[in-house]
Amino acid sequence: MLTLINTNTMQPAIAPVGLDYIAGAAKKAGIEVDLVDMCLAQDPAATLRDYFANHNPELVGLSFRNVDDCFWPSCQWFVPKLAELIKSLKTLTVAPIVVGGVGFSIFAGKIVEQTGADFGVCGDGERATIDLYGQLLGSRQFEKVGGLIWKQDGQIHVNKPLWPTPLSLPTGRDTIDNLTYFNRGGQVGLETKRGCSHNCIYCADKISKGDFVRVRKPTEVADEVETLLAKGIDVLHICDSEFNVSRNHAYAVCEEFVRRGLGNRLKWYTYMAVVPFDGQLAEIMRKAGCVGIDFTGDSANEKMLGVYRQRHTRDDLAKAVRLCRENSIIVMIDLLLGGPGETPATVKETIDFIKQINPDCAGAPLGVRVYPGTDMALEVAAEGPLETNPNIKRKYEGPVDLFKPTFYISHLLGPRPAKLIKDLIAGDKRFFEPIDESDMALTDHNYNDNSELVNAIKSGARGAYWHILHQLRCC
Ligand code: B12
Repeated sequence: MLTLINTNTMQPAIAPVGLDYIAGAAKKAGIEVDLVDMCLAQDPAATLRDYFANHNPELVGLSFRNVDDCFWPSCQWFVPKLAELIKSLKTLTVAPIVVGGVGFSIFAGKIVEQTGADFGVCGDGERATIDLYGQLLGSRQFEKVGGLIWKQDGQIHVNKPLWPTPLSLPTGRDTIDNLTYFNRGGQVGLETKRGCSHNCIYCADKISKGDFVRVRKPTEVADEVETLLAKGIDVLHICDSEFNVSRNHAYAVCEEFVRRGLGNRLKWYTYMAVVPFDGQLAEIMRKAGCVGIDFTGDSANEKMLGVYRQRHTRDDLAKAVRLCRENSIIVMIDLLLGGPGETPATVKETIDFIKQINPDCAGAPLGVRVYPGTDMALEVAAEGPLETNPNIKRKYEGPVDLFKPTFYISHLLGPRPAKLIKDLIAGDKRFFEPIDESDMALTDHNYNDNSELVNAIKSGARGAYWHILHQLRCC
């Protein structure tokens, strides 16, 4: 028996899609699978106690999606809670514990070291979980399990992740309670591919998903959509890092949706890079059911776009908004304000330009989370000692540790950068503005325990969170 546990209790509830895929693959490999979902349990601690009083699995797998909330005003760090959970699980079961997840993968070695987990998996979990399960029952050759972090002779060993390509995932979606997640979370996720070949300086997706694109067959993706539709779930979030990388695969997925008439039965949202995007892609996306795109815009200042190593220009941003408008797709531009070299002038240029090109909404968060293992971390290290770097911001004591929520906010923005940005936004309701330094109690564009969203979804709102919030504020 393999017992999978969803540890993510953030509200609104996001379906642990990864566990559905792992469970589907494990069942296909002949492993009996159970799920304990802490997010949907009334009393998670009691549920776990009851469960382990009656079950003795061979392996317990914990999904650890968010290591922190990646949000400068709150800087919540969830590793201590995971360590506590593992400690209490160790009193309930003798089964070894393996941890995985997208956020987990960024810090896999550190988390295994600091939380008492027996194993960790960096990257895709399907094959790794099946192989680990097999090795635990067999000859315990852990070096043969791709992406496994394991301890032997007091040392942590790290196996190279597996990046299976082409990617094939189970489409049954029958282990997690997707319908309840839909009703509580407003949408349910699925993937059309994994990995990203873009080089954005701050992004950790290369570590958790691989640095090249691994695609699923469009027919397999469409089969999964049909499975979800049959359960009554008709608003989806495509969870690829960027749906249009690669552009041709995105097009092929949409073609298959259109061929099956899915576009009339479902609405979906996704994240996209600003390029590649063109009229044909926009048109077929709309026909395939896409109603909203959140673009990784970052900035509208050419120098800052270069710093972030983005491939698009200001003109591409304008074109992306125009194509969405022409095809009745709701459009959000996500900015990233405060990176290396950002000045009041570059922020002003970005905000003025966004106002002018007029997306439905724009995310204007302050601060870039510095993830270890990224080029951003290397560049920050090259600026000199982190402790005295005026651009490094954190809310924890002691030496700078990128494992904990650590942000880059250009000191050139002055002592109150959030106020500066807010003043430039000047109450324009299209923007999700940063929280002013004098009013840190507010939440705004944070999906971590966001009661405004929870209540809206309870009252029937469905869709991407930025779209629901936009409707609450502007309509
Ligand atoms: C789509 C997305 C969203 C959507 C989700 C929509 C939906 N309906 O699913 C929205 C916009 C709602 C969202 C919100 C947030 N997100 Co988000 N999101 C993503 C994104 C792009 C995809 C996540 C995903 O579902 N992937 C698909 C699934 C199948 O993959 P997976 O979970 O990684 O699972 C695989 C492996 O990790 C592994 N695995 C998973 N569990 C387990 C368990 C075991 C035992 C094993 C062995 C393996 C394993 O195997 C799985 C299958 O191969 C990622 C970035 C990325 N490219 O992955 C960020 C990402 C996960 N989000 C992130 C964050 C911070 C958040 C928020 C906290 C932001 C905020 N403050 O509001 C919220 C949290 C919401 C919540 N309730 O949890 C961060 C987490 C980083 C971190 N520091 O930990 C990421 C990595 C982005 C980033 N680089 O900063 N997000």
